[in-house]
Amino acid sequence: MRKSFVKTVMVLAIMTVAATSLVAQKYAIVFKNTGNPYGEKQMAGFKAGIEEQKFEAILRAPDAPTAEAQIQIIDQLIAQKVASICIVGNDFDALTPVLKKAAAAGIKVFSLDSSVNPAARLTHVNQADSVKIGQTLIQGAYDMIGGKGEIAILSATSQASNQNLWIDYMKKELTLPKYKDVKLVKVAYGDDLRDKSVSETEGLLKSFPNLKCIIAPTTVGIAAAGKVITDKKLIGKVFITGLGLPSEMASYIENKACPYMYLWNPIDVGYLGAFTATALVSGKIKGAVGDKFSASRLGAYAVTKAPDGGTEVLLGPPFKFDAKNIGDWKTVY
Ligand code: RAM
Repeated sequence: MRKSFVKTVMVLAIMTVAATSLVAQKYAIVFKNTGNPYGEKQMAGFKAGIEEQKFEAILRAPDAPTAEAQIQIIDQLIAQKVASICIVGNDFDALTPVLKKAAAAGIKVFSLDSSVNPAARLTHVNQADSVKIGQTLIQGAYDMIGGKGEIAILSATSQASNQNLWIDYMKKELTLPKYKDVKLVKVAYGDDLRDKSVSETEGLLKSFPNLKCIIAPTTVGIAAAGKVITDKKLIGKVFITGLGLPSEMASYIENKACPYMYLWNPIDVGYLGAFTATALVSGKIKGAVGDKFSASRLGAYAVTKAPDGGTEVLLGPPFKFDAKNIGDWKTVY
């Protein structure tokens, strides 16, 4: 009798500990900054994936897109004892010490969308092949301007590792003989802030009156550029392309300010991040090349080698949006 009572108490205690640790498992994502509809969709996908697995998601983003502001948030998350941190880096290197501190506290750290140094992450969830993004954007601009003329890039912050990587591959593509008549005149930075992106676009138009195309590899930048070109009645004279949200860009694709652009599904990027997070925490994967896991409705994924020497989980190819298909996508994301 006494024995079975002790046994029952022990079983209950074990069950309580197990239940508490399940309930207490918190999975955090830290985006670049607030006020970016792309970031909101990415975080919504992460939350959906975490909640589908019955865990708790913590969604954070600083007001300003700086590494300093993200460091403060990460320190808070370490104190909260989260199980995992998924970081959308505002800087490739500056977050390394705080992320290493998180890892030393037993937190599984990985980056998504905008990578951090491989020394500070277990893996990186990459939305699309970075080399292909760079090549595709230059090829798209080349076709738009008929193979010759001045082009400019309107980026996010000068420290954003995803944009910087894509810009590097754009520059590499431009060295091919095919592009001998295409001149990249400037890389401007709108910091993923709407007003700054508008004024940087205006600055480009003023400084380079012969500009033929602005490539904005940021959803905030491309929407701002689309608005400026439309408001200034420059449609057909200066083209816009880059990476944009169909919901924000539909009117600029329809009015031909932006004949076509590219993106992937930001909800899926976040959702894939959620399953990467739980696979790391459960020990199913370590972030090493060859590790495999399932991302529920997205299917099976494997960890592969990333071009920066670390590893990554690649969502899939980028998608082209133009006048023919934008109507199907503008209400989706
Ligand atoms: C902006 C952000 C984000 C990037 C997209 C394309 O919203 O900079 O990190 O992936 O653009």
